[in-house]
Amino acid sequence: MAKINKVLIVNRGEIAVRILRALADLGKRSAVIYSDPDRASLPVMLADEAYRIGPAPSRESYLRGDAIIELAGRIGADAIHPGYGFLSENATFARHCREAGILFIGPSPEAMAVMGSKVESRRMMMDAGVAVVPGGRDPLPDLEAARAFAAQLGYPVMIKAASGGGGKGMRRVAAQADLAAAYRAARSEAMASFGDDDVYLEKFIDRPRHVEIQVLGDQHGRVVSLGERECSLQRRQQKVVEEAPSPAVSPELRRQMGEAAVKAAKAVGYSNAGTVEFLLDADGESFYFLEMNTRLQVEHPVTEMVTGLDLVEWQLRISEGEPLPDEMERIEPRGHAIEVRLYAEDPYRGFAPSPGRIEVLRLPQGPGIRNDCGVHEGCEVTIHYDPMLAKLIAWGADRDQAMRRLRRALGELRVEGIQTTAPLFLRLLDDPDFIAGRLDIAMLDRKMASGELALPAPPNPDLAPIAAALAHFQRTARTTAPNPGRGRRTGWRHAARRESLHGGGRWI
Ligand code: MV4
Repeated sequence: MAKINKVLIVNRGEIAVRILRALADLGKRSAVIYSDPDRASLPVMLADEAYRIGPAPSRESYLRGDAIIELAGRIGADAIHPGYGFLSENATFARHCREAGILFIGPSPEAMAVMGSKVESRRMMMDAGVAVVPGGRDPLPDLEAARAFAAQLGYPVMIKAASGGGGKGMRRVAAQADLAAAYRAARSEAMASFGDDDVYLEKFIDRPRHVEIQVLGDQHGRVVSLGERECSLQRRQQKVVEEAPSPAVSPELRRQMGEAAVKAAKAVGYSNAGTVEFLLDADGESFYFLEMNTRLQVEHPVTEMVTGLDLVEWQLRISEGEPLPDEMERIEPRGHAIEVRLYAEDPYRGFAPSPGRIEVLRLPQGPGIRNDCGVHEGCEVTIHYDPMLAKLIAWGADRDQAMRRLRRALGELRVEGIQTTAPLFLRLLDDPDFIAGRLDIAMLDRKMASGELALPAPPNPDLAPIAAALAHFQRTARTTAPNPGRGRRTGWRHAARRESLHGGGRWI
């Protein structure tokens, strides 16, 4: 089938860099688009070609589907890689690519459309024999029907938007007395978010884990599971830490979940890389299909680290029509990988955005450490886009070694000029529940609210001059003290040497 020569990457930040690296490894030509604030970004520096697409707002830049397709045609790109976010799960964009004769690196627009609808994908999964969360098959016709069905399911229940995803238009209902208000609120939120006020009911699953299966499908009907990722550690529905394999998944459960994920993907004729999300209940036995993400995910590196595969390379090979090899059916995770997401947010100020210039950036290195970073020293972090700067990934022969390496890596990391979420991770690595692998989707929010994960005091910038003086005396003491005969001159001479110390976000 069609060999791909040049790929237009329609994304920014670390994922654009990640895709550029895969293209370079494969000897393919790369092009990126950039918005005005991204004109001197790392992807622009690394790409073979870079094209301005518009001003800062995403609507006028990274989301300009038709302008992007026109550009791809003009520069002779055979394919578009959407990365994650932006246009990556937009079935209409994928269809427009196809109509323009440009390969969209991802599944078919039809598979994307089915998985984009909560009720439609649930219906497909029920018919395919994949376990979904107990609940409705169709949207609720009215409040009366909601009352009757909720009573039948048993409280607590969840009301969810039929067109939803990501938790919008979702309401937990503890008892019948709260149903009417929750039903109305969910409907109006669903209308505001998706232009569709259809809602349906599910049984509420208390304190589950979020475990997802990475799949690859080729264009010849083969779909393989590459094992799970544990994604329960999240803050307000934003993932913070991911790992593979999950401490809660045995080889037998992995086989069952993998089989369910493959069934789910096959039911919609899925090709390319995709992720099937499950809730694994608190007893660790039952799992339920939640949704399927039809893109490469942020956390794909932990799967790469334990499988040894390059998922972006496989996305391209699949798009070129290459069949997946037989051996891929039998891949087992090797060792353990943990990823933390470094956000430009201030954990000392309620995770407020922390834009600004990155004055110092020192990324960790050494055995088992990978960092996928989208920024460089001296660059500006703006408030226009997702605040994720980089991902730090540690691999170890077992979970304990991966955690020790991650702790070492976080100790090496220096980011100055802006605040990051790094202090939270160091705290988390000391948490007994995290260490034991006892996780659930509400754990982080619960521990933050109770103060159990209180951060150490932030560095006090007023102490920086004192720290500089102490560091200076420590360095000069040895040369002054053993040789008093030469008087104070030695000490003064050393004192004249310029001392620079960095603390609290500034140089002194
Ligand atoms: C649930 C649930 C508990 N019970 N459904 C949140 C986002 C959306 N994709 C599905 N979500 C949930 N659905 C039932 N019946 C709990 C969540 C949930 C969640 C799921 C996965 C990862 C993080 C989460 C955080 C809060 C709530």
